[in-house]
Amino acid sequence: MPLAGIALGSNLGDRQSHLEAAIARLDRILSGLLASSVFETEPVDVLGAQGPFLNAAVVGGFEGPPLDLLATLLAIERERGRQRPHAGAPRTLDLDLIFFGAEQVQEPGLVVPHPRFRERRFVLEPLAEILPGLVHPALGKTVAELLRDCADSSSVRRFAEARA
Ligand code: PH2
Ligand code: MG
Ligand code: MG
Repeated sequence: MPLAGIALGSNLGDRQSHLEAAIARLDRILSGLLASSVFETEPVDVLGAQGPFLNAAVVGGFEGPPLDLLATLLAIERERGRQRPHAGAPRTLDLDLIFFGAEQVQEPGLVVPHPRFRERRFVLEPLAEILPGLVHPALGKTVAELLRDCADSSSVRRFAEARA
């Protein structure tokens, strides 16, 4: 069964509740779910002044096509009141599919592995906590190596420990 990696983010409303609810939902969809700690992070590449994000990452097995998983992620975002007034707006919950086994997907609504995750400390740091040895299917580098080489110096601090 392919291992799916998902990045979670929130900077609107009760950020921690949004992430916790999403992790509980994903635990029922993915097998053998591993969840990172929650990190508080500085906004990167957003429009205007925005509050800090909480970010986390989960990995788990998913049986089915990546577009089915994407549809479920978008449904969970909607359950948490996600609105999209414009690109880069503050959000209650953002669930991004970062990788899906070694698959490389180029569809209109989905590119996997996520094209910018190697540049984003707020994705790499949580992912490195749970799966440092995962090899990026296109770059041939592990998540730990991508984090070591990451030029993004934005702030990423542990906010809450991973739950058992
Ligand atoms: N998500 C973005 C853009 N910028 N910055 C942080 N710190 N965390 C995010 O989740 C994030 C971001 C686009 O989805
Ligand atoms: Mg995103
Ligand atoms: Mg998104």
